[in-house]
Amino acid sequence: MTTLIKNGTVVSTTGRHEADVLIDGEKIAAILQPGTSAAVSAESGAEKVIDAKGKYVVPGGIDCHTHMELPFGGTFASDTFEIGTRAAAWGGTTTIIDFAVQKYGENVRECLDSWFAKAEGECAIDYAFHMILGGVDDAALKEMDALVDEGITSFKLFMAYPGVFYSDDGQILKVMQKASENGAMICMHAENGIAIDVIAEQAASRGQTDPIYHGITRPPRLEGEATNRAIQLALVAGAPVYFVHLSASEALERVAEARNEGHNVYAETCPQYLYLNLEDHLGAPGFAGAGYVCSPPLRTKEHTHHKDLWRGLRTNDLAVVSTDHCPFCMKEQKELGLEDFRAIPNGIGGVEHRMDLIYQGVVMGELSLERWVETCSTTPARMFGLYPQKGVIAAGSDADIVLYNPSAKTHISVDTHHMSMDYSAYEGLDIDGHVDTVISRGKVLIEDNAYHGAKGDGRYLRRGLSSYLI
Ligand code: DUC
Ligand code: ZN
Ligand code: ZN
Repeated sequence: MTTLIKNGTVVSTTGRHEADVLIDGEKIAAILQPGTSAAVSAESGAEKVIDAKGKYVVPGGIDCHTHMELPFGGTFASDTFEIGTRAAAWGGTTTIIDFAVQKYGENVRECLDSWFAKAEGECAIDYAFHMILGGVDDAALKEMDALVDEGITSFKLFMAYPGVFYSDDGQILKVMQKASENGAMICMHAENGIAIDVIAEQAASRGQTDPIYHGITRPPRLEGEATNRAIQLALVAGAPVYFVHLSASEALERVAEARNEGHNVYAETCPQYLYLNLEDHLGAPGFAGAGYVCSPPLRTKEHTHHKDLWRGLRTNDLAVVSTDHCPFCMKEQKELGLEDFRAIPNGIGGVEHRMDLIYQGVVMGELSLERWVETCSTTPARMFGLYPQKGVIAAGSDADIVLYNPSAKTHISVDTHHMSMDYSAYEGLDIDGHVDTVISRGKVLIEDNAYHGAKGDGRYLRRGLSSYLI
């Protein structure tokens, strides 16, 4: 099947230009000067022609931080791989990197296999895995080498959640030492979980059990402290470190300092930290704030007011926007914490809205169009060993392409989203811009506001090492 995308504006990290894009099968065959494609299409007999006039033609989004079906807090994240990846496609994301999970006493290989089993034959778009090491022991350390050889080239560690996913500094150092040998990237959840648990326990014993206390008991300083500690450990071990879901200015400052000193330190943020805050959302009346419980927590208005995160995205101290997509329904899931915020499952679903929400940064003058493409597609591909197969519109790359219409609007609501959630964290938000057409490896998934894909369209991606290794 050949497809020609005509008359659009192709956007890359380095600029934008009018061009036509020819797709042959699953790959991009050529980028053509406008006007030359008529001859080429006649010659190649393109079977499908898509008119992209007035639209941006961008590489498909890559969400490198999702948690489909994550077991957490006595329940499971509500999106299956089938539903979550279909929702991602609706939002212009054509690749996810999900986190397989290993915990204390569990065998890494068996845990990874169970993640393969969950995803196999279910996904609408291509997918890859990071591995969470929640129980670092000799066997887990040994298994890291084999996983890297098989395309699982990044490992997430938690400085939060004692007794669940937590690693102490010695365990973190050992994993980092191993990564410095085998080229893996370390993804770090940086919050001082030991101190947080003390503060949370003290709050609960005073009767402070509403959702807002989830945020109040996780101060930004404890994200800054953990970020600094992880950087120092990474420097000692000689490993790269990538901070997931960075939310606090104090953490961003530590990342920026390390980067200014020339260290191999990277970070991502997520839309919830750019758009939502502690008082209005986590502090919403009644139990509604539970819908905004995630970790790290939403920060105060005063904190977000400084727009440090948008600045970090401009300066590249924040290299990536992911979602930390971890949806739970209010009913029966978030409700587990009706009596105590500590029992509310942590997570917000947003895999469907990342491209639109970050495009809003372009509309607001916070980001350039090119930087939107870079933070949402190209850098995630490079950071996690998928480039140039993914993350770029170039001859030979996978034909993962989004036509984005800057003149159309998007209304976000639980009534219209495709995620398995009974509320939307962005309810009622009207966005300038709209995901118009989504193509995954040459197949049109979204067109004319309809889904044309099928479960099982998505394939597992074996990743290489990060392009950011020095
Ligand atoms: N944070 C969340 O909010 N949910 C899942 C895990 C995490 O680190
Ligand atoms: Zn995390
Ligand atoms: Zn996460």
